[in-house]
Amino acid sequence: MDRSRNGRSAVTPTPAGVAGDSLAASQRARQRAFCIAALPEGEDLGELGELLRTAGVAVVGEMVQRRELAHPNTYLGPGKVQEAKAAAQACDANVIACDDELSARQERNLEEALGLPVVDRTTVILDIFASHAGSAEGKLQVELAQLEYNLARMRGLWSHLERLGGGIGTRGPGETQIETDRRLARDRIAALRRRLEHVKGTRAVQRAERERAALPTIALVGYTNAGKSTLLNALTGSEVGVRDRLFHTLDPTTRTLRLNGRPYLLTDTVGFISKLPHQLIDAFAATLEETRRAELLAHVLDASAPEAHAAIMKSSVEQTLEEIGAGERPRLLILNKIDLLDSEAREELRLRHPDAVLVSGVSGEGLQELGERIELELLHTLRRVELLIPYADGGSLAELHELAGDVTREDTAEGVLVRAMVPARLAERFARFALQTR
Ligand SMILES: Nc1nc2c(ncn2[C@@H]2O[C@H](COP(=O)(O)OP(=O)(O)OP(=O)(O)O)[C@@H](O)[C@H]2O)c(=O)[nH]1
Ligand SMILES: [Mg+2]
Repeated sequence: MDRSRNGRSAVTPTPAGVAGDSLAASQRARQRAFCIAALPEGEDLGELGELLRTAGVAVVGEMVQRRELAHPNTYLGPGKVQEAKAAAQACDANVIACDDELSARQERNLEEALGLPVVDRTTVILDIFASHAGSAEGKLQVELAQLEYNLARMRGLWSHLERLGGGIGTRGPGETQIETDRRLARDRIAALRRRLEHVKGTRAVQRAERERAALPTIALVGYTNAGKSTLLNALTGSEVGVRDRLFHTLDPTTRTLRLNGRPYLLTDTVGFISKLPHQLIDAFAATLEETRRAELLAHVLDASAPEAHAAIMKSSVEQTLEEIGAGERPRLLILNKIDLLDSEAREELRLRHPDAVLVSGVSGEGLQELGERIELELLHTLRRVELLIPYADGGSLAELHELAGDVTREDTAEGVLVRAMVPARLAERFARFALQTR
């Protein structure tokens, strides 16, 4: 059994079995999930499949019951549970994956009725976060979220693990949790919180450094896999990791973006998803702080997604932004991946979202316009200054060039007369050179 804490699971990491892949491949995968969902008319199960694929689990079958509300005891109605049992057996599934967060009671009842371990959407997402977390802070945050989730549900994680035989739902809380009781779990949670406080201190220092630079900041936000990291790379010439999988980026990365020679800070953040477990929102509060502080939120949307799905993605992002207290920040909508659309589809998008910018992070289309829009949206953070800098003070002049990009200068007897637009928060730094208004 693979119980390595944050290592990848031993499951064959192929997208096997996800819609249309070969049966042979899905049989090779150690974990074969049968997906169940209680969904209102019109919604589909596509995303749970994507999540499982990202977690390295094959999907061998699915069953959707059309209902507005899940059954309080068994999630699906009792008759449907029996049907699901037969169907899961028929396709030789060894785990049941559920599209919603289950209550402890629903989970227990379902496991009993189906005779298979049951993982819910939250567990799958936490599991993906656990395997993608790279930084010390990210790992602590995910472990904390997993422990709290399991503790709140009084889940006997260990018995769960025995039956599951490694793989999904096994990473995170780690060895200690397996033979421990709830008191020990609480101690561990307290210790994790203390360590996180410490790590956050370091982040605060880094942030203070950036704030001294006082450059206007743009945060790229959006649904996971929308292309945020791709855009960061395309705009800043960086090489941040890009993958066609969910939640590839967990740690925020900030790079300098130059537009007309003027520097801005561009931050790539963790992607959102619909029904994002609130434990994760809490755990990632510090990370999301970057989003709350940005002068502009660049909301990246995958414009190549089917309209219904795009609408769900867009509203989940907006809802999450509200939840983290960033709902009021100025927004710029970016419709990405337009290289995948024909001209008719683009025209339709333009009509539907007249304020949005259409771009492709891959082909580079629209990036010029995006840069111009960002400049325009952030114009209000700049202030016009007129300064007289003595010839002896070459340092200040150089700094001004660096920060303001476009600077007009005129040599006079007393020094250099400079006119520039600088970030408002920096204007004080040059106040001593300000020309008296006559
Ligand atoms: N065709 C096309 N593919 C794109 C474009 N932008 C990104 N992609 C692809 O979409 C996938 C996801 O891109 P990322 O940049 O990793 O997306 P992300 O929003 O950072 O995702 P997370 O970090 O997981 O939240 C990758 O396979 C990219 O190559 C685009 O403009 N056109
Ligand atoms: Mg990313």
